[in-house]
Amino acid sequence: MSLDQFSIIESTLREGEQFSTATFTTAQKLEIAELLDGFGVEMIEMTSPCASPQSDADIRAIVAEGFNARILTHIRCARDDARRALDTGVHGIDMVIGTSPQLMQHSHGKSISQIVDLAADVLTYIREQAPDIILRFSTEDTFRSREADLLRVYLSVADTGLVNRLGVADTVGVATPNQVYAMVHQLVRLTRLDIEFHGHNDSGCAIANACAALEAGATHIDTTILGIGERNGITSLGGLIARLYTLNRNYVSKYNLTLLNRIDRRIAEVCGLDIPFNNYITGASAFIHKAGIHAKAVLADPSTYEILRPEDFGLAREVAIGHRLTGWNAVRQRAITLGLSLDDSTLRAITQDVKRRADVQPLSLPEVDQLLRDAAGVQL
Ligand code: HCA
Ligand code: CU
Repeated sequence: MSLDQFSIIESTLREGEQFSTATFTTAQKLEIAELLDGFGVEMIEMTSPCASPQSDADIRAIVAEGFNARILTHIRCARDDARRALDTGVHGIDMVIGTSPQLMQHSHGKSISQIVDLAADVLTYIREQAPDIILRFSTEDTFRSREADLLRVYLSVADTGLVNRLGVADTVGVATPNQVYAMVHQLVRLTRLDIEFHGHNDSGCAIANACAALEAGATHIDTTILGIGERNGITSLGGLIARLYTLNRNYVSKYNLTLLNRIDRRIAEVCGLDIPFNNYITGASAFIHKAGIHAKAVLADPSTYEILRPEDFGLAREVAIGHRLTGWNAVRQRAITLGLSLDDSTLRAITQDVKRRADVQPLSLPEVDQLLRDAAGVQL
């Protein structure tokens, strides 16, 4: 298991830039990289220098910052792309080429033999130029590729002894956790190289698939902030953290978890999005408890209905009170918070009053507070 020592390859500045509303300025890239570095991600992946002149300049600007995180760029399997990537001074190069029948036919038109030869050629070229650079080779659309083709490509690349990591990419979000587990497990067993997983979320499995990859021995997981990326994106940084935290808090204690909220908010702002209400950890309702039965138990011991402790993320839980599902424990707790001393029968009567009123329309917290103060004879 590599859950104890996995690394995050944070790709908001590469995959994330492929999201429909993401166009980062240089200043925004610097700000995002700084936040991610502060959070503690091990690697930051950036758009290829071949994408545009600004993309090239931005890689250089981020490398010059001297962050703890290693800076990677992402290129096609081509000598010219490699030359331009090397020229930026990045710490690592992530190279990718499609191996599924769909991509072989419509993306680059090469056969498996040609892919094997080309990969060896470009990887050799990179190693000659930069013996110490972190080098990764990945097959695009791994899970729609033929298994025999994949193994031929991966094993020939592994045999060159030139790469640090192999990448597995669920480019179209089609894989299930079992399939990811089997693929990663096989590559770990056959190559003994580090394995990276990159998973899209088209069918809602991106986080589960990343977790399955780690359970199978993967060492690196690609994420983006809020999961942004091509179409509906990939494994989200916060989602991966939530998933691993709930397995064992120690798996993610190396990260500065209290920064997550700021990071999610900033990306939402930059991309003109709202944070989804059901977002992991930072969604508006992630720590709101409503039904009376839940409120009672959470007030007694938060672990009854919380697997994530909001305070570990610099956030606070909330118990909603002014609705028809409310219970008197929540009402009593609110009275205590307000410093009001009310006996139990009064509190129960107020609870019934709240329910009656909320049947017509939910009450705001100030309205609940007013009922409590009136009952206690307190004037503001
Ligand atoms: C894409 C490429 C990629 C690459 C992943 C990787 C994918 O289609 O835009 O390099 O591991 O999803 O296959 O993002
Ligand atoms: Cu992708």
